Amino acid sequence: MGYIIENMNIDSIVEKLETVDHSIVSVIGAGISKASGMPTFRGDDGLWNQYRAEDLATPYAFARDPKLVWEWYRARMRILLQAKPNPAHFALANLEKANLTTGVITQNVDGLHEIAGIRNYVEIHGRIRYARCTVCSHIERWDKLALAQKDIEPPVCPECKENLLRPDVVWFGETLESNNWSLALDWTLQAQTLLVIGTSGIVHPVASLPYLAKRNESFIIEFNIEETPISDISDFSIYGPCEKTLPEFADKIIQKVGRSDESD
Ligand code: BV8
Repeated sequence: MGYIIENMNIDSIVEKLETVDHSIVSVIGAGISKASGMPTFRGDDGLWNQYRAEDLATPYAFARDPKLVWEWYRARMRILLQAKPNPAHFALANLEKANLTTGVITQNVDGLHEIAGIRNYVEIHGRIRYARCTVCSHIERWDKLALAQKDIEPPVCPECKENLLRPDVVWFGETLESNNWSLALDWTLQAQTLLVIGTSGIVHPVASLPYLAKRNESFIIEFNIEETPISDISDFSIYGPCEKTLPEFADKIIQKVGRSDESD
C-alpha cells in the first residue's frame, strides 16, 4: 500500500522527487474532468449508471441501435459544450510549461486538456468532438453540427454519402490506435515519476501502465478521492479532489525547480 496522505503533506513528496526536465508523465481519467461538470463513468452520478458500457460504448451497440448511441453522445456533448478546464487541467499545463513533463496520457475524450493549453498529450481513447465515417476515412468535427441538427438520426458521411458517421472514440472491444499505444508505452517506460490522476484503474490496457512504470522503478503518485487498485502500487496516494491537490503539488514542484535554478 502506498503512503496515504490524508492531510496533504505534499512538501515531503515534492522533496523526494527528481525535478529534472521531462521527468513526469501523467495518466488521467474521468475524475480530472469531474470539477468541469463532466460526469465520471463509474461514480455515483456516473455515465454508466443509467446504462451499461456494453449497451452503448461498443461497435455492437452501434450496429444494433446507432440512434441510441448517437443520442448518448449528443447528451454528453451538450454537457461538454458548457464545460471548461478546471485547476487540475491547468496544473498539468503549468508543469508542461516548466518543462517538467514528457506528456499526458488521457483516457478522456473531452478535449479539456487541450483547451487548458497542454500540448504534449495522447488521446488514447479518442476524441468525442470528432466523428469519423464507419467506412471511408472521412473525419470531421461534429460537436457544432450534431447539436445544430434537430432530428436525432445518426449523421451520414458527407464524403461517401452512404455510410454512417460514428464518434471518433475507441469503444470497448476495439483495439487502441497503435501509434497512440506505442507512444503511451514509450512515455510510461521513460517516466521517472508517473502521476495517476482521477482514474478507477480498471479499463485496460491503459490500467496496465502504472504496473509497467512500477516494474520500471518509476515513482508513482496517485491523485484520487478514494482508494483504487493503483493505490497498492503507488508510492504516495493523495486522497482529495484533484482540482485542489494537483495545483498545490504542481506549484510546489515548480517552486522547487525555481529554487534549484537560483542555487545553480
Ligand atoms: C482492448 C471511450 C484489445 C469511449 C472508453 C471483453 C471483450 C473485449 C475487451 C474486453 C473484455 N473484457 C475486458 C476487456 C478489455 C476492455 C476493458 O478494460 N473493459 C473493462 C470495463 C473491464 N478494454 C477494451 O475493450 C479496450 N480495448 O482491450 O482492445 C481487445 C480488443 C478486442 C477484444 C479483446 C481485447 C478499449 C477500452 C476503451 C473503452 N473506451 N472511452 C467513450 O468515452 O465514450 S473507456 C472509458 O473509461 C473512458 O475513456 C474513461 O476515461 C475510461 C476509464 O474510466 P476512468 O477514466 O477511470 O473513469 P471512472 O469513472 O471509472 O473513474 C473515475 C475516477 O475518478 C474514480 O476513481 C473516482 O474516484 C475518481 N474521481 C472522481 N472525482 C475525482 C476523482 N479523482 C480525483 N479528483 C476528483 N475530483
